[in-house]
Amino acid sequence: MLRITLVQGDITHESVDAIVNAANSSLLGGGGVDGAIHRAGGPEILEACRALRASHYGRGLPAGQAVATTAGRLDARRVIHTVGPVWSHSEDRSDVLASCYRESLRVADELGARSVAFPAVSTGVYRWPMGDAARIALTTVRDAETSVEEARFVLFGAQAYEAFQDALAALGG
Ligand code: AR6
Repeated sequence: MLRITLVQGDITHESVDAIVNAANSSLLGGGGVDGAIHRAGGPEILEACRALRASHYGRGLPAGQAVATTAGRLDARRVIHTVGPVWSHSEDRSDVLASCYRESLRVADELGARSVAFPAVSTGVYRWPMGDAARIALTTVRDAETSVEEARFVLFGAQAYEAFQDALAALGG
């Protein structure tokens, strides 16, 4: 049975089997949580990402998909990189955002991970409104078929944490 937990903090400080990264299609790093994960995890993660670009992901990782690398110096076995959609007023990309969570859990299952830490994918540089992102994240993870036992959402700041608390309460959790 999957347990959803919420914590406020920096995801790079978590001890879990896998940490999910809100990456971009290049897989070669960026700002936000991506920058923090590469800084804290060290150069091994970027090396592994470059190897992915040189092999299976020559054109990069499409939005909504997920792929694992080493976690370098982080207190986790693996980092699962996923690429969220950029928020759009004119197009509903909710399915792509939901897919990030589903695919990350699928990869986690392949790795045998039991605990997974997620950031609020797409809610920073990609501008997805926090409340809506929280609803999509939580419903998708709650409804996923997975052997993962704990999905830990690690929210950066009080506003994000409260938005996830409200969304979880609205789901009856
Ligand atoms: N721990 C947990 N959450 C964090 C941390 C952290 N250390 N740092 C930021 N957040 P973002 P996106 C929150 O911008 O919107 C990158 O440049 C942040 O407050 O990291 O999916 C990539 O390379 C926000 O709520 O990811 C891509 O180019 C959430 O993490 C692009 O940004 C996601 O914000 C991806 O944009």
